[in-house]
Amino acid sequence: MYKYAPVSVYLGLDSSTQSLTASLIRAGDDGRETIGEHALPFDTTFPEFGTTNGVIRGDASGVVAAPPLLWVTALDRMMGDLVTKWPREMAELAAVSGSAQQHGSVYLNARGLARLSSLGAREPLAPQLAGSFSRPLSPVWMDSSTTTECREIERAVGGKDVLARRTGSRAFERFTGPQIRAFAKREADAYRDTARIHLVSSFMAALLAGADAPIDYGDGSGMNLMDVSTRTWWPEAVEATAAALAGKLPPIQASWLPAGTLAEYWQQRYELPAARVIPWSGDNPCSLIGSGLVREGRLAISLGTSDTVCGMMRDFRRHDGGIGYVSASPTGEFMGTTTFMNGSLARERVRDMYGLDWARFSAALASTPPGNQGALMLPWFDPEITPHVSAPGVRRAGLDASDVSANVRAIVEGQMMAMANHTRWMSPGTSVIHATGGASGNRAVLQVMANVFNAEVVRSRTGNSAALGAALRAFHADRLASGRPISWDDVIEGFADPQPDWHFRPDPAAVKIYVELREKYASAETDALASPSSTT
Ligand code: XUL
Repeated sequence: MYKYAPVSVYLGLDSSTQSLTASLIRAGDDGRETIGEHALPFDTTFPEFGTTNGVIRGDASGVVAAPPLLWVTALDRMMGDLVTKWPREMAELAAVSGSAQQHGSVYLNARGLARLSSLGAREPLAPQLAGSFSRPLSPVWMDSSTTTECREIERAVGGKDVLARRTGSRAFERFTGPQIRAFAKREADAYRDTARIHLVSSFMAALLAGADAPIDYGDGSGMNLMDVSTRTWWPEAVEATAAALAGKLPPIQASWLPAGTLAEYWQQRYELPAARVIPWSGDNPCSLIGSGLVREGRLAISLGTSDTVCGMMRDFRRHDGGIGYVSASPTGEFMGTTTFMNGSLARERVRDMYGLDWARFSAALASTPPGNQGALMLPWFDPEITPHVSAPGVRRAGLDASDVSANVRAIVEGQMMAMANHTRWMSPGTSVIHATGGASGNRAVLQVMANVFNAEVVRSRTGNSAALGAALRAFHADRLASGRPISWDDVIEGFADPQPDWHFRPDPAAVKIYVELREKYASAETDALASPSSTT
């Protein structure tokens, strides 16, 4: 029988490209507070996995992967750290959910699938799952090696428009369907040996529940396999992707219905209660909720490993040219997402190229005029998702590579102009943007964002809006499951207010400059896409 508690403790975990982060909150009718955040950066905390920025780049062009055992090890360490840091609060845990880097997939063999429900509390998690993966390295969203498979899938279902209408997007290299197809073709035996294919999100939820967990609507939309309107697997896409795939996919489930309770493993090993496990979702759907964007009309821009622009949509709306994609949102509506590969790693490349630290990077940005006197950089250090660039290389126009400050301004302006130009379809006339992610801590960057988008920019209060969004989803789903449903507006109340002293208004003079420069940037993109030569 459910015991009424006026406030309960909720945990949100964010398994991103480079780290695992926890956000622990207390929420209910009698109050709301953030208890704390805790992060485990992968490269430095778990050097034994040999990752750089959380990934391992393959020998073949465009191949980028990560070991799933790294995520298993991090989850185990995280729960241990959390009960040490907040023992009283963790003992009161009511529900846990999570957010994960999207599109990445985890391949379990029959032993691994069975193992999920027979984890013993005496031994750590990772050794128990060794030998459980038919694919020891999981492809992640940065992989761009599946162009052939994208075209094959599109052709098989009747064209890219048909695929986009049903699944929310044309085929993208990083999406799970094309990745599964490439695996089935390149490693047919290992594919045959695969009993279950999870997303990173559903795999992590399965570890917590000690059972085969479902894929939620939000993250399921990033696969080119789910019908975003009916929120079920779309048989044509499943068949077009790989043989016998239907039997290897977990069920799809509403993001707000529990996937079980914390497995005996967690209860016994860390003395945790039988808290509800709520399906995990993608980091972008979770971040939208953690930023407080539970209604249409505003955009969230996350400046992280990827830069992403997201917005809630009441109705299905997509870009005719195949930019970005439409997902079923964990609030039950739709959301648009446009992803840019060259986010924080590209900013870091420019910082390091000129021997700067972040303070000097910001000073360089602040010392240069809006519009950079017409100088432009197309920041394609890695293959780019938006627009589609498979042969990377930085392009400069009117920009001297030895001019440190101008190059710093050029990358930030280039990133912002690309985001503004390619996301008009998502929310025309947006007047407020919620910025989040690591680089949103840089005031000079946010002022450029305000000027380029001609919109007010506010910054989320939380360090990690995806982890907070996951915690808020746990709160929402727990209340629903307890027979006391709560609206999304009430869920975010008191958590998602922007930071009061981080408010950037567009400067009319700069806005005028960018109206022109954005056109020039768009033409430079078109020209560059037509000619393959580049410099770095
Ligand atoms: C979204 C995408 C990235 C990852 C990063 O489509 O590819 O934002 O989710 O974690």
